[in-house]
Amino acid sequence: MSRIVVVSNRVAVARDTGKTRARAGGLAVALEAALRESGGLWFGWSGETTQNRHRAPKVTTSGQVSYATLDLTRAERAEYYNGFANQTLWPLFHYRMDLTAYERGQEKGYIGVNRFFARHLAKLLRRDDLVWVHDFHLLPMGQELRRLGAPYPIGFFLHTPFPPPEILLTLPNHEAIVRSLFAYDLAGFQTPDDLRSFHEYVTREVGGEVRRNSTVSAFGRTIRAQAFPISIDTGEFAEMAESEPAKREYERTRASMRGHKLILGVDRLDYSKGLHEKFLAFERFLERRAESRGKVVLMQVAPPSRGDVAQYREIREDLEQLTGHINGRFSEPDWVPIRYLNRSFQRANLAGLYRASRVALVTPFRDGMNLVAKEFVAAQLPEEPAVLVVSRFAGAARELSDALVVNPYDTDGVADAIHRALNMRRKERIERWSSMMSVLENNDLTAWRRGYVRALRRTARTA
Ligand code: ADQ
Repeated sequence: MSRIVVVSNRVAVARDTGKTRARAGGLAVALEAALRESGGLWFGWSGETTQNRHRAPKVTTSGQVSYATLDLTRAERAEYYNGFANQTLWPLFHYRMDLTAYERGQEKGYIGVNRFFARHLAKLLRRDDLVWVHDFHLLPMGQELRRLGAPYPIGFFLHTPFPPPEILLTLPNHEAIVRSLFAYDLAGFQTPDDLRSFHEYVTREVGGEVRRNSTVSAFGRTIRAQAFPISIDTGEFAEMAESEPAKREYERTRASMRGHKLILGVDRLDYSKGLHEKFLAFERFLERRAESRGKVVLMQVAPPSRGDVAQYREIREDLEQLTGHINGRFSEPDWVPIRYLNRSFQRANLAGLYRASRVALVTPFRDGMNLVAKEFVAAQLPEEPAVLVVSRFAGAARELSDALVVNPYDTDGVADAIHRALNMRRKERIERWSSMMSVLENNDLTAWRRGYVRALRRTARTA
């Protein structure tokens, strides 16, 4: 059976422990479990910078999995990571044209880093490997590998949304971005909506053709394109909620609440997550439901990310101010409405927090999937589950349609949903939770990975 080679911007190397692991984002968490099961190679950026322009990958091995990482120069990090990936593609793919900056030089740097990675990766590949490239940092990777003569099946999975053509067209090099997807054998998206946006671009903008058997033709190539909604290790997460660290976190949090109901938010500090508007909705709820004052607490866990990018520093300041404003306005000597934590947690502790809450507020403006929503459901106590309030613009809302699905732009609507969630009877909570849980049991991380890899292998056979 062929080896799987995962290529992603960051590599969560097995020897990482403690804080490094706790900080791992959704992508790392998902891939780590996938590779542990099948064995293979994980290749990407080390996260480090160096002055040395002559670099070779650092390779470590743990069990059946090897990890190969490369350092970047400061200029490469600035252009590729902080530049084109995080200031152009990330905001654009999250429908934020207002925040999208485009610099031709950064785009060149982005392609240069992809080329540099491809050159080193190609030397580590074996003939029967299956290569699986992840996310918006590495869109041109397939093309670069092909240029070096790569014969293997290469798949790509996009963890973010794929925007509709009207938005993508604002990018000067939009065609090059879409063309780069055609170097792969399989292009995977999070949801059918993202896939539809891709189809629309291909048919409307470049005269391509979409067929019923999931293939798409354009630029003289035919590839498969499908939606593969990413998931979590549902069983493992449910077990983790029963672990000792989870129980301790649960007890500590419950004791600190002194009978108040906990509304929980857990999001990377990112403008796509709609945090400012979430806080405004909570403020509106407190304004309109005076009887709830002194009885509920919003705990928002928001570890900072991408601190080198100005917009991320601004959102941090903005939220600190807004928290101060709301707390200043409503606090009593014995009650503070918002607890705002700029830190990350170990996953088991997070599971304890999920279980200690009565409501989760997951209200991004756009999110490829949102694994927090899924983890929250998986961590619940079956006989006393909490209520998930989720934005209709998170990919997860499609599968978790038994949550209270809200429009994050509608402050009053979210405030109403908070009220409804806090007052929902146990019977309804259990019904909604059971149906969401069975969705997550059917489509867990293993099902996602197998579905993707099976589709990629199939392209190898039909090529
Ligand atoms: P993210 O934008 O990082 O992921 P998300 O899917 O919610 O968003 O994943 C976050 C992960 O980080 C979760 O597993 C969560 O447990 C963890 N996490 C969050 N806060 C934490 C904290 N304080 N401490 C420790 N861990 C924390 C991107 C896309 C998403 C997509 C995923 C996977 O933006 O849309 O769902 O990749 O494809």
